[in-house]
Amino acid sequence: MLTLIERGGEIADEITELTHPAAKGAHVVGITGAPGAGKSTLTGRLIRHLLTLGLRPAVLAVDPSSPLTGGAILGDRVRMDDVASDGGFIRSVATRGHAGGLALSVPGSVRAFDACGFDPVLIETVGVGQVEVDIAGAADTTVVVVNPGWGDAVQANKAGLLEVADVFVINKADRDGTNDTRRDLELMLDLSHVSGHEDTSGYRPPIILTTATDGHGVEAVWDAVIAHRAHLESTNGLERRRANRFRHEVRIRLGTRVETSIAAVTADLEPDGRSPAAVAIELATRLLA
Ligand SMILES: Nc1nc2c(ncn2[C@@H]2O[C@H](COP(=O)(O)OP(=O)(O)OP(=O)(O)O)[C@@H](O)[C@H]2O)c(=O)[nH]1
Ligand SMILES: [Mg+2]
Repeated sequence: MLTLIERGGEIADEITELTHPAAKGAHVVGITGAPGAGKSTLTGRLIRHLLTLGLRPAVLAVDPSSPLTGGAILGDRVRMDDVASDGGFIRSVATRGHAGGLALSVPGSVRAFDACGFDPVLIETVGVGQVEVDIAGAADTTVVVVNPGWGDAVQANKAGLLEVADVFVINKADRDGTNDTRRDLELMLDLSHVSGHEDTSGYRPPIILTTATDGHGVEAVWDAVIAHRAHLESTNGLERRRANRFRHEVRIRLGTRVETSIAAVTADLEPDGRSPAAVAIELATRLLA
């Protein structure tokens, strides 16, 4: 099912029409951050924690740098087979070649996971491009992973990650500079509060320290995700986010269709003495009719 959804087209659309009677809207958690921040290691730890809680987690790893190799994903820390035998599921999607299609295949895949009874759904993306930040930021809860060291928080801010963060994780807390990074983040959160960027309902993203390699702090990350979820539920935030997500996806689908129509009506266009603006207005009128 996931393969067909990733391929796109009509079949993908039909598949994502599927819903399961038991589907109740899985909690979607985006995990994003700079390349090498430890997202996959953290995700692997989270899956194990979720499995011990008796949940059925699914992971969609939008992973340009470390695609599926020999049945092992997330380094060799988490083997697909182990996770599957415990009721979880991991899917790796390469971004190469179809970065644009991701904007549609990711929500489609989330619906498929939901229909199959997985909850929560974790989405790992590298927070570098706008598409990737959009994908992670469209989750119910977005976890932004940064590392200790001078300027890492500032870089995350520049990449647009601060705005989408519901939970901050400073991973590699075994290294020097953890407190500097924490201070930088607190400062930026204070400033965003001053400039009115902060969530109007008074939520302030917590900052969790982790060492993903040995699992330290991982439970606290999940607790923070749950706390954020509870906040959303008490403020209608969940409906708001899902409505935004719905509008965003409709917009992208509409855009794709309009682009196809534009390509069709302009394919054989020849100059006829009128200005490009005049021709565009005429075609727009015809397209929208
Ligand atoms: N010292 C230390 N190293 C870590 C920690 N977490 C992850 N690493 C190491 O950092 C490297 C990158 O980890 P990944 O989990 O692959 O990072 P990622 O963010 O998924 O990387 P990309 O998907 O390539 O962007 C690996 O060598 C990890 O072993 C940590 O808490 N402490
Ligand atoms: Mg990774």
